[in-house]
Amino acid sequence: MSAPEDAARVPFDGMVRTRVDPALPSEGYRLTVGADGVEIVGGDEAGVFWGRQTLRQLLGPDAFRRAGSATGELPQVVVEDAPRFRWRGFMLDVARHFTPKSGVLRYIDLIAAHKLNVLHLHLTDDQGWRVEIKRYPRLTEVGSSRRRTKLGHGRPERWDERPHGGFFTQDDLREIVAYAAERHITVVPEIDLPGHMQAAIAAYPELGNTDVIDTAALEVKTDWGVNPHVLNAEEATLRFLEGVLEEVLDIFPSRFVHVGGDECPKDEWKASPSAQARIRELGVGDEDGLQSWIIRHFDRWLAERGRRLVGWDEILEGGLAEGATVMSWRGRDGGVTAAEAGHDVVMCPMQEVYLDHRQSDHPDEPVPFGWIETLRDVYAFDPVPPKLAGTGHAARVLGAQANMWTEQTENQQRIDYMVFPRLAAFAEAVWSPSEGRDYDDFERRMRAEHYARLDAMGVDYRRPDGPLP
Ligand code: TNX
Repeated sequence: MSAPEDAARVPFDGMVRTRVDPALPSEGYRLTVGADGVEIVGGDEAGVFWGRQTLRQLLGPDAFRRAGSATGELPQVVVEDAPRFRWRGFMLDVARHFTPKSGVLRYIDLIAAHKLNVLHLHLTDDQGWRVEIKRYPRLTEVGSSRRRTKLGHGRPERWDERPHGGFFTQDDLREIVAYAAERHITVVPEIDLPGHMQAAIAAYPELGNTDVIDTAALEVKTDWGVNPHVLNAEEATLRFLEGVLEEVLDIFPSRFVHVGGDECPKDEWKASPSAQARIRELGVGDEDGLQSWIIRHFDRWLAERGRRLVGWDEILEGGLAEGATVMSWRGRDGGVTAAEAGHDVVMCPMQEVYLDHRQSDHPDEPVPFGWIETLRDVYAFDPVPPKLAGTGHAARVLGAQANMWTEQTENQQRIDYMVFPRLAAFAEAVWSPSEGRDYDDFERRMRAEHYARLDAMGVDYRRPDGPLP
């Protein structure tokens, strides 16, 4: 947000009059800076809060410092604004490399400044279980630490030969949820199943396909990629997962609960006599049908508790659960198919908004992983895919999400570098109308104002001129 340069300026003493007017759109606001002071009218409390973020932008970079001043001079303006989408998300993978509570709280402040309203926490994966579950203490006692970590993707293989661990207590997570709620951000938890579960199987070997492999020999995974070792589909395993989810629901009030569903190879189920017996007993046809049956089970289970299931687009395979919302990550097609079938979707195509992918082909790029996704590419992202644009199904697109996977990024500095400034471009793509978006204007505003705000917030972003200072 920047004001016309010729706007008259008025002193600002920090006082803001606020009120809610439900005639304004949800999360929308009208910010008026006049000779008689500053007023923010929101369509709801969230709208008032987003209006405050715009006010900070008008005050200048200092307003973004931790000890920043909320006074100064303001241009006289009226800003009427509202988001294009109601799901403006950022996903942080805390499983591959753990980000402690302080780091998550800091990211909540950063995404709030960018008017994003969903923080999706990827809490579990093959390489680490990061949420305390009281009735299954081994999930964190065993599942939260791995003995070493594979570095990079190259050959020869290299390892750091040191342990990595960390997890959130339930109190930590309650604090995170409350801190986010004060900033009108919903924290969506993800328990990724039935694949990406090796850390849980290392803790409780009976969860794996014990008639195919010796699951007691599995450790928390130390390298990356799609993993063949997945959960079994026995009743006892479903009860176990319900036990986990009961505690998760207790911590996270979010309507949406993510159960993963991605990258679950079916080889163990193909080889397992008990999985095959289960497929026959349930009459679900094949292994895809079995996974779909598990997801449907949790779709109903969550619905009975007033919640809604979200899953990665693989949950389309073998038939989509009735109430499921689909996160379309392997591209846009999964989202298109789901929307056309009347399901809600959140778009996060990896070719466009995966922030773990590199930002250039420069040899000094610290994380040379994935496609090149430049700031310009992210800015060009439109959450409504061309195939849905102009159709009645476009309304099924709740919004979009930028995802930060952390295989290659082991600390806050590296994560900052991957996330910023691209998250600023993403934030505009999910907030502003697609018409009239102009990259050159965006870049000019970044250089004139927004990099200074990121500096003020202490963000280690990638500098506009290249990977190294
Ligand atoms: C695919 S996106 C994954 C993740 C990886 C990511 C790396 C998704 C649902 N699964 O497990 O971290 O690629 O970009």
